[in-house]
Amino acid sequence: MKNYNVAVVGATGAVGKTMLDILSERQFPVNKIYALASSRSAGRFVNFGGQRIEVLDLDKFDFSNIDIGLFSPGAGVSKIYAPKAAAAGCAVIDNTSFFRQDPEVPLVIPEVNPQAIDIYKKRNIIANPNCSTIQMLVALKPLHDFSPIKRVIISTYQAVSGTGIPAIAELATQAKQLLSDQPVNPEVYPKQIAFNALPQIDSFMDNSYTREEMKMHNETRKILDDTEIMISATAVRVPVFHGHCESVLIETKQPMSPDKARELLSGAPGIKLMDDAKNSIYPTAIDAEGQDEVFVGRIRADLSNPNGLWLWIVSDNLRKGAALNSVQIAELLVEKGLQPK
Ligand code: NAP
Ligand code: 12T
Repeated sequence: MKNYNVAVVGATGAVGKTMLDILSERQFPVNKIYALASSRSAGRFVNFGGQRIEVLDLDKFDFSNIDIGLFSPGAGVSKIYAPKAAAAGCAVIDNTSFFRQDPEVPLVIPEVNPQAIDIYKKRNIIANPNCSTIQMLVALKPLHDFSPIKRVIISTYQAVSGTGIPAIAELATQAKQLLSDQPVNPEVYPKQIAFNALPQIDSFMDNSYTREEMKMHNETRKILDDTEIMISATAVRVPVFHGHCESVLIETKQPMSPDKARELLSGAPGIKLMDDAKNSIYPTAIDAEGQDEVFVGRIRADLSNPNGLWLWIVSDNLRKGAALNSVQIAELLVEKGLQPK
């Protein structure tokens, strides 16, 4: 068995910690593991399968001995350090939005477009898609393969853990403050997040969509390799700690019955069907928390269009939406014959 030297960059963050957990849970063939973050956290310790790992300063780290780098230190940091690591011969799997639209960087969901990874050597960088896009496309791919999807309309209900550890703390603090009649002071989000719903994720662009909404649009087109697919999203932050939910309306080329969709999804890779509405069986964020699957329920015919179908798609945003997908990409590299140094 070949073993790899792996560096987790952003290892003290919500995504980085989950990457360390998943590498250990899935027994990824690790020779040496390195936990990297900013100079602020250097000298702290993080957990890797019960082992305490000292955090090292990214800025002082030499990647020449590293086989695989799992990056989630934010787009501005990946912009600078991912190309440096890649040039030192480290295969970089980057979780930030920075490289996702670069035509020389593959944007990969292993269940959806594993073949896209083959061009990664051009830059030695592979981009991990946005969390909301990943869970949606894992669920839509089996349907799209049966009858091409022409149009997608989405509303998301996204957990605060997508924004990182400070946002998880902000929701908990505000909830305590409000339940004890104290005033709240929003810092991470533009408005109060506890007991509220905010139709803004990331910043606004000139077309009045947010960057998160445009990521779903652009990344879907790149991953499905279909520049024509019509897609429009509203991304909403809700006071949930873990698990993104999505209400998704698709329009397929040929009509697809709810039963046909259920048949295509049951047993599809990475999917768990939870769809028995009469018995109140449908997925919620709490059902997905800590789980690896993308959960699908509420499948029903669109009453406004014979080619329309509604789905409710839920997944743990830190796992399949980020860390798990990245580790699965690393597993794909191993399958494709990546040689350790
Ligand atoms: P987080 O909990 O705030 O953690 C941020 C991590 O980045 C920490 O480990 C932090 O280290 C590190 N970091 C910040 N500045 C750094 C620097 N200059 N040099 C080295 N490390 C630095 O945030 P998170 O939720 O883990 O998310 C991190 C990033 O991952 C996001 O900005 C986003 O780009 C990406 N992300 C992607 C998805 C997705 O959709 N696939 C989902 C969530 C996040 P310190 O402890 O030293 O501050
Ligand atoms: N703003 O890497 O806040 O595209 O939930 C992921 C999650 C950006 C990204 C969030 C974000 C990304 C969030």
